[in-house]
Amino acid sequence: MAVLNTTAPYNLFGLEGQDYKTAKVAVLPVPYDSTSTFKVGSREGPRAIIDASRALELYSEEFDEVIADKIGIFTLDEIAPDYNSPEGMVNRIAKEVSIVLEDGKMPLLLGGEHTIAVGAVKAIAKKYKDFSVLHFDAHADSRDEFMSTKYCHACVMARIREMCKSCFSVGVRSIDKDSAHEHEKEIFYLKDMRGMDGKKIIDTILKNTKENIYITLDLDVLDPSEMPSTGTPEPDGMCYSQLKSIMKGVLAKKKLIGMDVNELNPIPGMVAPNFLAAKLIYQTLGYAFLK
Ligand SMILES: [Mn+2]
Repeated sequence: MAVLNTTAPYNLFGLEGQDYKTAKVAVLPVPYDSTSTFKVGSREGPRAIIDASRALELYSEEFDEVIADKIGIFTLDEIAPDYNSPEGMVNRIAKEVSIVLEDGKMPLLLGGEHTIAVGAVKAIAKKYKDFSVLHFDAHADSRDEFMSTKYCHACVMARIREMCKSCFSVGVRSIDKDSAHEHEKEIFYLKDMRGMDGKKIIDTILKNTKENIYITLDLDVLDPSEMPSTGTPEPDGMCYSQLKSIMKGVLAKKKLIGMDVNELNPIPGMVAPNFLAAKLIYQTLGYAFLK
């Protein structure tokens, strides 16, 4: 009889017998939150996601499969924070992600603050000539500089656009005026999504992205009622089931070449958001690899 095992090994989804050689996905936990401006704590995010993931049921009734068994997922050691400079941290992440890519694995980063995505895309841009960055976020993160650094959670998309010409931000409901005017065509506001059915939303994303996509997912794209555990929560967000449907629709047509899930800032005693993050990652991997 299958027993839910809460003393599972300490890795993403608590998998027995992880094997790096055969794994398609390499997990990189990045406990980094040095440039967070409102509330620090997302350094605890990777561990909270891993803890919750070890108690998840790995059988998926949707696929009638144990998703993890079909993919091979290997959790690497945490990437230690560089406390000297945010740019140094970005470069450190890029180096680790490059190794994973050279080994033919899809990198999956667990944040940590959103800045980690800049390091990941830096490595992706070296390997892939043609790709899009699909960005889920309540915030546009498009300021050129913030708090005296260009490598900050508020500047993530400004840095990423320097490396990738095809970026599309989904679920945005907080943006500065200059960015709103400058990046009008690359922003899919939540207010505009509200009046559309699911198919129209997915078609819009498909139309604005290339075959290869890197997903950077700031969990604050979700409504704070379901996802209160973020550094800068923004009301009136997307719900879990909508985000899941979008992932399913988009990944049915596109190739996922890398992903980060960032900004989980766990609230002590409140575990539901951590489980949400773990389950969302698991289901997204299913949509990407079991089609
Ligand atoms: Mn955000």
